[in-house]
Amino acid sequence: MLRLLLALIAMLIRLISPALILSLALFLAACGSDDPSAEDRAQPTGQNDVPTVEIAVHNDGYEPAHIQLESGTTTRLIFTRKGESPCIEKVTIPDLGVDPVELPMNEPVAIEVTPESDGEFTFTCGMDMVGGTLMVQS
Ligand SMILES: [Cu+2]
Repeated sequence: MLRLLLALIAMLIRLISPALILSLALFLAACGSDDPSAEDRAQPTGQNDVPTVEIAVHNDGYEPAHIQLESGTTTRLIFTRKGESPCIEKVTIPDLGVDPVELPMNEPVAIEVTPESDGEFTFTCGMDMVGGTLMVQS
């Protein structure tokens, strides 16, 4: 009787463990969002004109928050404020020398940047509470 029970438990564990491992892996992958994989990074569009990235500014952050840029290339970042929170009424890119810029509600505001070197540059709200990353590669 005990052997039967043990065999049953062993079978159950064998059935459950692949699902358990899979969900654990998915959970860990979701937690690693501080280092966004290539698919999570937005890239500029617009071949003939200036490369452009549109960024929606929500109360809790920027969308997209991770943008991949090419060094030495001028890119137009268009910020459109969608949230009422005063926290997000300005945006600044201190690493690239961009002083705080006012963002009126629902009005696209273009900021052009030309990062000269590779690296990660942050853009934030005026109070440095919400932010995103420009990942610059050559
Ligand atoms: Cu803020």
